Amino acid sequence: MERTLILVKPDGVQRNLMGEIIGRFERRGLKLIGMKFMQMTVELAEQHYAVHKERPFFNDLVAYITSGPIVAMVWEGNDAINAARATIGATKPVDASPGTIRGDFGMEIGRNLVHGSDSPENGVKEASLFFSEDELVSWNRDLDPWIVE
Ligand code: D4T
Repeated sequence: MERTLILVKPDGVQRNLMGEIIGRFERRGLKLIGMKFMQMTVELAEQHYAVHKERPFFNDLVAYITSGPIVAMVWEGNDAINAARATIGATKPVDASPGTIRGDFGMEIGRNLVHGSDSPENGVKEASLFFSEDELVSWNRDLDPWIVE
């Protein structure tokens, strides 16, 4: 079972797309185990984007992700990383296929609406950056036999 950290970024919140974006993961069949509406601090943003620290767009990235509230979530499922990334679409929204979140709602890489972890290891690591283990909920979903074989 994999975990992925999903963020509805500040543009998704400001554009009233929170429900739309959350609904896509919910309808896909991923299982929500943690969610909070929060303002990221610069410290948390720098930790979250630490791999991009030397990239020219790092400061803009931190400014963007801290520019307003976000929704942080942990979703669980078999192949949760790939499923979530397919639902999100390519990093550059103009390259993202219609039907994906970025392909349906995005125009620019610096306003790409949503984040999803890129590997199972990063899913676990990023989830623990945003959530303590006791903020994550273990629950039985009655629909599971219709979603998981
Ligand atoms: P995130 O991490 O936000 O889900 O995006 P991706 O996983 O799809 O893409 P990424 O890690 O390669 O990039 C992180 C973040 O940086 C922004 N970015 C990226 C940018 O502003 N300019 C760039 O040239 C690149 C490569 C967009 C997403």
